[in-house]
Amino acid sequence: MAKAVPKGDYDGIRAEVRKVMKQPDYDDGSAGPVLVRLAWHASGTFSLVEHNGGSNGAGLRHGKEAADPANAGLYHAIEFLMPIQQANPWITHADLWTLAGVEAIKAMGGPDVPWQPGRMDYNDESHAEEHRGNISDRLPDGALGASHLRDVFGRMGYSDQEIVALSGAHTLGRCHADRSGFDGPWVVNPTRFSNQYFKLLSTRKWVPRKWDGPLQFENIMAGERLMMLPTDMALMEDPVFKEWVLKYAKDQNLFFKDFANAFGKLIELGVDRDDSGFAHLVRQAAKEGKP
Ligand code: CCH
Repeated sequence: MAKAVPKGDYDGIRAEVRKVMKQPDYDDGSAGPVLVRLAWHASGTFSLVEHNGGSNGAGLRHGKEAADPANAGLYHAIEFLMPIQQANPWITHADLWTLAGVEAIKAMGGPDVPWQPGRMDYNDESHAEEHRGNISDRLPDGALGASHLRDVFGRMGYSDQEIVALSGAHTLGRCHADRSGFDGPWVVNPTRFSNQYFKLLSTRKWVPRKWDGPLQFENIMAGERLMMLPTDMALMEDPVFKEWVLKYAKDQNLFFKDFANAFGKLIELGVDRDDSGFAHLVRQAAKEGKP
């Protein structure tokens, strides 16, 4: 049972997140990685040009977005957090998901990512449809390469450097064959946030895995089969991306700093707050000519 904490006590919520992260029977004993992925997929639908998508609304609980194959398995993260929201109905799902992502990063040894409250929730699919626009096919496909990464992250307003920094989150967690079709972790200790992903990507020999699944790359380390997606490999194949991979492999502090900025920006995408600090669908009101 999650604890009820006073309204606005976000440190209290953070403490509850740390408790639900302990999941002895799930994956590597931690919900941390999948919480980070939830915050990312909730946010990563943003389009700068259309100015829709993003973490506001927590639309991933409903309809089309919930059914998007790119979001397979994220219901685990939503369910881990549900008791916290039920005990604390004053916090929106959208705020809770993003806060859980940043707290998980910190609890796993990563940097402090700036976070602000103020997101609202879409009540149901029709509410979501009314406001979120058409955001299908916006999340990246691991089978593709550098130009796809630039398309997807460019749409959110990210530079090459930021793309590489964000990709460092693959030091966490694993692929699940029954979710994405890919299989395995990127590093040996997938519940510890570090620059290990960049070190392994740039120093180990990655060869195509011989199996029935989609193309992925592997390296056996300490008896463990580690993996890279084609999109991960693209970071070493593209000369501009590669420069940043090498920098982050050498300098963990630089990676932490750049990651914290890029992730902090990610969870703010499309969150337009009004004067009260709350995302009252400001643009929608403007469109309708309301003050
Ligand atoms: Fe990722 N990611 N991700 N990823 N991801 C997967 C798992 C995690 C891509 C594909 C996949 C980011 C960027 C990309 C996490 C964080 C981030 C999986 C396995 C695929 C496939 C899913 C499964 O099977 O469960 C691709 C392509 C990109 C392109 O850039 C970014 C950015 C972030 C966060 C900043 C985390 C964490 C996981 C582990 C989840 C888990 O359940 O363990």
